[in-house]
Amino acid sequence: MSIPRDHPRYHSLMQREKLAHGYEQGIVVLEGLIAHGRGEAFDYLIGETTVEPARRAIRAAAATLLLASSPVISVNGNTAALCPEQLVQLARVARAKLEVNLFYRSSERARRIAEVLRRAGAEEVLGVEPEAEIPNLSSQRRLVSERGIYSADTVLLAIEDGDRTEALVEMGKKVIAIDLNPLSRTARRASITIVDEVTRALPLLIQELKKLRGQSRSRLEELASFDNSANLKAMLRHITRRLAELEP
Ligand code: PTJ
Repeated sequence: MSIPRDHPRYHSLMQREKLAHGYEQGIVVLEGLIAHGRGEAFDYLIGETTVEPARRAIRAAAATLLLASSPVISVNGNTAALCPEQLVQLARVARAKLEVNLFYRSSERARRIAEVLRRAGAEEVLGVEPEAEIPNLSSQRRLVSERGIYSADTVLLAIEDGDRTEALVEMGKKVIAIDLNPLSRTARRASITIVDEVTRALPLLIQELKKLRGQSRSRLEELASFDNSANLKAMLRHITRRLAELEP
């Protein structure tokens, strides 16, 4: 079905189309469509815009990525379907590796997602034949690349369940999460949580990385220092205020 451009919810409907198409192509799982619906509900409450606490998190995330010695961007079915070009551009600007990491893993799906990223311009995509395992994690997400997530000091992930975030933090890594739900385990356990829609957040993160490149290490350290729970509280206050304003 084609979505008329002048539809008031054109952008949102196009996102759904991309995910439905991704499902037909064997990139997105059915559960990914449900996860997107949950995200949409939170985005509705947030106001479908990038709010100030998210901007602060984006700044801290950009500084953290610039300070990292081995950053990795973790890609799942949803993000590959929604924004492959943005992920590839982010990897380039942040000098980060791209790695496919799936909750509902199959070799075939991992291969297809890597292909989507290569078509979007990626030179190397890790995680198709993972050789290492994240300790204390039983889900398929434990399967990682030795040169990628396993040895990374900073991992950026989006639209993800909480278990791996916890396990990565326990391994001593910095985790940057993009998640519309400020109450999720991922949001609470990550080092920096950007509570924003992934396709809105990535261009802003890319822009911020370009802006901050060239800053001194001490300035970047200053910007990277971040109180995640205070920021999540600010997000929840924003949602509470909005709900009060929307009250009929
Ligand atoms: O591709 P796979 O096999 O790795 O599976 C991916 C899914 C998404 C199925 C898996 O990671 C999953 O089940 O995730 P959860 O536990 O449902 O968590 C997804 C989180 O992402 C929820 O907190 C949603 O609110 C949030 N979310 C959904 N869509 C977006 C989002 N956050 C930012 N941008 C979105 N577009």
